[in-house]
Amino acid sequence: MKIFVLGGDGFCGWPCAVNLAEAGHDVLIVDNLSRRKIDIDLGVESLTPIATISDRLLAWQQVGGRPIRFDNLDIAREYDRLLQLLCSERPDAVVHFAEQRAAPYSMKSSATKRYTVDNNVNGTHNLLAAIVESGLDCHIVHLGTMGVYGYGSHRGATIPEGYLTVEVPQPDGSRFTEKILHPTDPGSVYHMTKTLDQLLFFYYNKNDGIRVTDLHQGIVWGTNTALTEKDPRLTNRFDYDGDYGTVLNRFLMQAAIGYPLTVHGTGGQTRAFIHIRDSVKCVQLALEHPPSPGEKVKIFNQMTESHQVGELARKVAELTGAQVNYLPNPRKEAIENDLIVDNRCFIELGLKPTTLDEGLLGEVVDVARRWADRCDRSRIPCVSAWTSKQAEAIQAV
Ligand code: NAD
Ligand code: USQ
Repeated sequence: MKIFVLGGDGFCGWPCAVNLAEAGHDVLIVDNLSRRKIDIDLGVESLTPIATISDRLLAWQQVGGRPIRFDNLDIAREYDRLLQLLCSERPDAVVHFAEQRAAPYSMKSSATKRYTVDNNVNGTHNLLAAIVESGLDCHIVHLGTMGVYGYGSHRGATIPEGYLTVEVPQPDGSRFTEKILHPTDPGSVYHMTKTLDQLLFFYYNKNDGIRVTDLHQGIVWGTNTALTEKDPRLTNRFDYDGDYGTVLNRFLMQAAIGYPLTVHGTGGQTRAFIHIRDSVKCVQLALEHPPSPGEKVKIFNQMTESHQVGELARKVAELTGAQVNYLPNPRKEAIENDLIVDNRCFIELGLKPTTLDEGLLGEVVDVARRWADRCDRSRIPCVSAWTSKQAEAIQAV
């Protein structure tokens, strides 16, 4: 297949692009390198040293990989170039990772809120409109988030794969059942953009028959895959700072440098997790099992385990001897929540999950400890507050 990987220079996109090339596909990465620019603006760097995109692509060829091409293009702002590229290359599938993905960054200021909405919603909409205008029958695989369902109480109910069957009462007292998109309950401006994406897919699928698979992914942990370990220039990024670092990778890095683990609040928040190796495999499985013509948007819950944040901190502390620090929460989120997730679609397609118990120690030793001296401790605290109330609480510490 010819596959565009939008956002293929990022944390999830880069290992996915090399995996698809290894599987024999013709891969074109489209990325405007905005993530690298945000690092410069924030004054932080990936814990792992990452090569430039041109060095990455050269290294990939030098280790014998099938060549991957690259186009520096902003999908949210360069509609005409995107359309032209689709028309000239005629991809069979587009994997869409190209969004601003950090919740804390999206909540930093009005400027970052507006940027996140403009970038993410326009990017997704431009892609859909361009596919319609090009006339291509091209499968979109989008990276969405588990966060679209929200992290309030689900009263013990299992979160289905996208659609909920509801009973609707009629005026005459009878009832009918209907399958609807699961109601959304975003917890940040970033997560809100993913709920808007979901509606865009629903509409373009209904109106234009665009074939879409929306992957509701949990928090990705880990760093490398077997392919990105083949050469130091292929190494994947590892974000640890207060804006872009995600919770488990932050705990692993903090343990490696002897920094008390930064649990927000009581640590009762339950979240879904998936290793980067499994994330890459899921995207490949989704591409290999596209929706049929006329089929509604396929939605998969791309996660393998759920854990409470406090429980994760205790696990990492047991493994490494780290201390745990309970901090005022910069986010406006439930202190505690339940999270039972149906992830049968990928398991039935053959996914064999990498468990936390197998992978944690290796990640601490091979990555976090190895690059510990590149860490800037001043960038660890989470300083983006959801409201002025949370800002006061974190400033009081
Ligand atoms: P990332 O920031 O590392 O990668 C995103 C890439 O997209 C970057 O290389 C960036 O330069 C590019 N990009 C952003 N806007 C663009 C635009 N307008 N035009 C072209 N390129 C653009 O993020 P990631 O962690 O790789 O996440 C990728 C996708 O997966 C995101 O959509 C994110 O919401 C989703 N996701 C990530 C996680 C996670 O834990 N990292 C979990 C669930 C879902
Ligand atoms: N948390 C801590 N301590 C920290 C960092 C975070 O306790 O040092 C807590 C947060 O308060 C939150 C939870 O850990 O309750 C998760 O935070 P996170 O930053 O790991 O994850 P999140 O903001 O939800 O975003 C990440 C990715 C995003 C993706 C999402 C999947 O950045 O792109 O969509 O995970 S999900 O969480 O399933 O919605």
